Amino acid sequence: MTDPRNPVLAGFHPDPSVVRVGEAYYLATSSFEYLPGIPIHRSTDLRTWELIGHVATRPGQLDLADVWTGAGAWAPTLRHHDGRFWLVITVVGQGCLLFSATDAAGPWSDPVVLAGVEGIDPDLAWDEDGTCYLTYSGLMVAGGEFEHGMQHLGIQQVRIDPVAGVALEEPRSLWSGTGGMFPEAPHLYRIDGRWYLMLAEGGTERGHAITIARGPGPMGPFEGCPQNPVLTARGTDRPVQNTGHGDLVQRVDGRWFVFCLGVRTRSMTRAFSPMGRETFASPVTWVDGWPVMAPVRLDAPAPAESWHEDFADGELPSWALGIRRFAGEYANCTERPGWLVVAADGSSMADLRPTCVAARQRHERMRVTALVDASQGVGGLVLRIDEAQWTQVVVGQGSIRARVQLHQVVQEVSVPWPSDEATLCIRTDDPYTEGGRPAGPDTIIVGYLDGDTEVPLLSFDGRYLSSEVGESFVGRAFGVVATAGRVAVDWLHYDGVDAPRT
Ligand code: 6LW
Repeated sequence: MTDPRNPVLAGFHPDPSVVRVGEAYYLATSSFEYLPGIPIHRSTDLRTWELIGHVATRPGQLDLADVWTGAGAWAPTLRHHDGRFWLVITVVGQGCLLFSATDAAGPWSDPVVLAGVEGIDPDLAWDEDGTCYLTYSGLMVAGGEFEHGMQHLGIQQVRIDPVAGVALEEPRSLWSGTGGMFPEAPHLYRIDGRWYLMLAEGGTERGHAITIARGPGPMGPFEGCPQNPVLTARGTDRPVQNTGHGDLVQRVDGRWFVFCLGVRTRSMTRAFSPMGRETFASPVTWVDGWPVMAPVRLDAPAPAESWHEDFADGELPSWALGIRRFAGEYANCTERPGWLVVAADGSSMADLRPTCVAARQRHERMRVTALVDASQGVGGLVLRIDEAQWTQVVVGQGSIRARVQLHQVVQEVSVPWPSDEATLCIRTDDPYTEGGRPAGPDTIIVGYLDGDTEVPLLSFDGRYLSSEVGESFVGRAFGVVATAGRVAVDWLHYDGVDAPRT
C-alpha cells in the first residue's frame, strides 16, 4: 500500500483527527464559521479520501451566527467506541460539544455540552475497563473572546460519562509539553501496553511542533520523549510549514502514520499560504517505544482538476457552504430549474452573514467562472478570507463592478454593461515580479469574459488574501454572492492546479 499523498485534504482543513474502524478510516477537520460544519472524509487506504458528510447539518447543532472570524468550530477529535462514532469539539463561544452517530456519514446527534470543561482541543480516550477520559488544552476561551495573554492552565483531564455528557470529577493537570507556548491538541493513546500523550506546542504558526510523552496509565505520570519535538518544520526551508496538531493511526498493513496540519507557503521568504492550514500525513516508525515521524513532504502537483456545476440536480451542490448560517436559507436550485438562485437580504461580503454560496479554494492556481443572470438583482463571484478581506465582481443595474476590500482599503472598478447576463471570472496566476523579485504567493485577477476574451478589471498581490495577513484560522473560499434582489447562476466552472516548485 502506498503512502498518503500530500496534501491529504487541500483547502483549509486544519486540526485533522483520524480513526480506523475495521478496514476504513475516517477524518474530521475544523470548519470555523462555515456551515455545514465539521466535514467527515472516508478512505480505505489513507490515500484517496471522499467527503461523506458533515457533523453539523442542521440548525441548532452549532451556534455560529455571531462568532467572530476564525472562531466557531475548532479542532475536533473523532473516535469510535462500543459501536458508535464519537466526536468532541470546542465551538468558541458555545463550549465543549460532544456528538455521536452510528454512521460517520451521519446523521449525527444534537450536541451535549460538557459543562465545566473550559478549554479547547478536547480528546476522547477509553481505558480497558471502559472509563472515558477527556483531555484538553486549558486555554480559557470560554467567553468567546480570544485576546493575547489570556489564561492557559496547561493540559487538563477529567473522566466523563459520554452518554450523560457530564464530567465525573474536577480537572487535573497533566504533562504540558516542553515549554512551547500554547500546549494543545492533546491525544491520548494506549499502544503496546503503554499510554502516550501527544501534544502540539509552539502555536499553530511557524513555531508549531508535535511533542509526545508516555506513562503507565491514562492519567500519567508522563515522561517526555528524549527526541522531542518529534515533528516540526520550524527553522527549515521545507515547502510545508507550521506542521503540528497531529493524530496517529495504524493502517491495516501495520504501518503507522501521523495526520497533521501544515501550510503550503509561497513567496521569496515562504511567507504566505493562501489556502491556509491543510491536512498532511507522514509515516511513523517506532524506536525504543517512541514514535519517529518523517518530516512532512509535499508531493509533486497532482494533475489539473476541472469541474462544471450546472445546478441540474435540483438541490444545492455538495460543495455549497454558508457563512455562519446554511446557504439553503437564501439559495436554492428549485425556483428556476437548472439554475442556482441566490436572494440578497441587504447584507454584503463585509457582513458576518453574507448571502454567499462558498467553497474552499483547494489549488494554488485556480480559475472560477460563472454565467450570471442579474435581470432581477445584482450579484456575481467572490473570493474571501473573511468579512474584512475579500474581492468580488458583480453584474447588474447596467454595470459590471469589481471590488477588493482589505479592511479600510478599498478599490473598485466599474464598466457599463447593458446586458442582464455576464460571464464573470476570478482567477489566480503567478505572482508578478517587482524588479526581478516575485511578489507574494500569487496574483489575483478579477474581471469578466467578453466572448472568449478575458477582460481583467483589477488585479492585486495575493498576499492580502492569505491566512497570515488575514491572521485567520481559515484559508481562501470562493463562491457566488447576491448583493441586491435575486441573482441566478446558470453554471459555475472551476479549474485548479498547483504551481510547480523549483
Ligand atoms: C485549534 C488549536 C489552534 O483549536 O488553533 O492555534 C485552533 N492552535 O489547536 C483552531 O485551529
